[in-house]
Amino acid sequence: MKVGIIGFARSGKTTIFNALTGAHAAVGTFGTRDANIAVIRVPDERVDRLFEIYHPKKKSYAEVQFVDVAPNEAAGEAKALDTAALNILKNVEALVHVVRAFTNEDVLHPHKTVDPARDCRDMEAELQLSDLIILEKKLDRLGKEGLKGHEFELLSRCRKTVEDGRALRTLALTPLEEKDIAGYCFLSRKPLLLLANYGEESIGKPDPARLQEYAKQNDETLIELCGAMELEVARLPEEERQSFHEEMGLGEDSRIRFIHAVYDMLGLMSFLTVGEPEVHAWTVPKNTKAIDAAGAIHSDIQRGFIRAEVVNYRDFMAAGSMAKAREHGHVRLEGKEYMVQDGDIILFRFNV
Ligand SMILES: Nc1nc2c(ncn2[C@@H]2O[C@H](COP(=O)(O)OP(=O)(O)OP(=O)(O)O)[C@@H](O)[C@H]2O)c(=O)[nH]1
Ligand SMILES: [Mg+2]
Repeated sequence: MKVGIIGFARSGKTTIFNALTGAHAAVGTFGTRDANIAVIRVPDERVDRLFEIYHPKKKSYAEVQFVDVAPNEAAGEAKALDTAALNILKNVEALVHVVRAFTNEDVLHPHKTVDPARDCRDMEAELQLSDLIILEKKLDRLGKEGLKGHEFELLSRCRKTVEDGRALRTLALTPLEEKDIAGYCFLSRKPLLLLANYGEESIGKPDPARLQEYAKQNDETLIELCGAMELEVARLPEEERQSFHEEMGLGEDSRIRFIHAVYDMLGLMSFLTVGEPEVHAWTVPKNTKAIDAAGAIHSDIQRGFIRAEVVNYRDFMAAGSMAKAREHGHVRLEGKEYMVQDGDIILFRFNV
């Protein structure tokens, strides 16, 4: 899974990227002219607890790849995204828009003033414009060739949406239509998370920026972080992080908060497998059937699926062991059609 980090110049993209991934990409004027890429292991205390119980050889967390797009040079700083960025973003499954909400006179905002809601609208306009250009080209070609069938109608509806200033993600499509437009990789169709980057001075203060109002009106998820502070926290040894968070009134580890928001936005969840060799968290979309969860591990397990033995992590921990969970009747036998739940510990029985 790939997530793109976007935002206007100096909004703190690379700072946030470093804080969340533990990477050491250069920030500020020393920032590179290339995109930064890092993979993070999704923090999951269930994996850690199960590891302590099973003592396997290995533990594997779910993984997400983040791409921090390079600063836009070609288009000047008035715009956030240049052609190189647009091309990278075609291949990501979701977008995180880092919105500048910190005040710092040494760091110039490309539009001079700090106005998070404006930046959100401007970013949205850029995403929609890039879709509109693709749509017009394609519709023009189809029109010239006299191909005014289903595809023409569908793309026309898409064009109408962006012409009206709405993101394609607001357009209700059937699963089939969804498939038909997938190849175009429309950016305004991708799930978008707003990440407000506040300064240290704003922690715990009410949002002065009308950003919450904007997010609500546009039905977008907003999370608030202080990038500079998060980066400091990320550089601390693990055991000091939690107490620092508490002291600063930052609440739950924001890395975890962030990852959960990304998971929610993408409609993802995790199930677990346990055993001698490995405790492993696997990422699947919500509403995944057991047979497809099996396929997420290996196609053989899917092909030879017999049944799944399932116990939810909560019940397992409450019982204390697999044997106890069995005794209490918490381990269920499920078939192919079973809808996997977040935190299910699953043992697949299969035969190939
Ligand atoms: N005070 C304050 N400064 C910040 C914060 N986040 C980032 N900065 C500063 O803003 C400048 C730009 O940060 P970057 O993380 O490089 O921003 P960017 O969006 O990656 O910038 P470009 O890649 O050049 O577009 C740096 O000097 C950071 O130290 C913050 O939360 N508070
Ligand atoms: Mg940067």
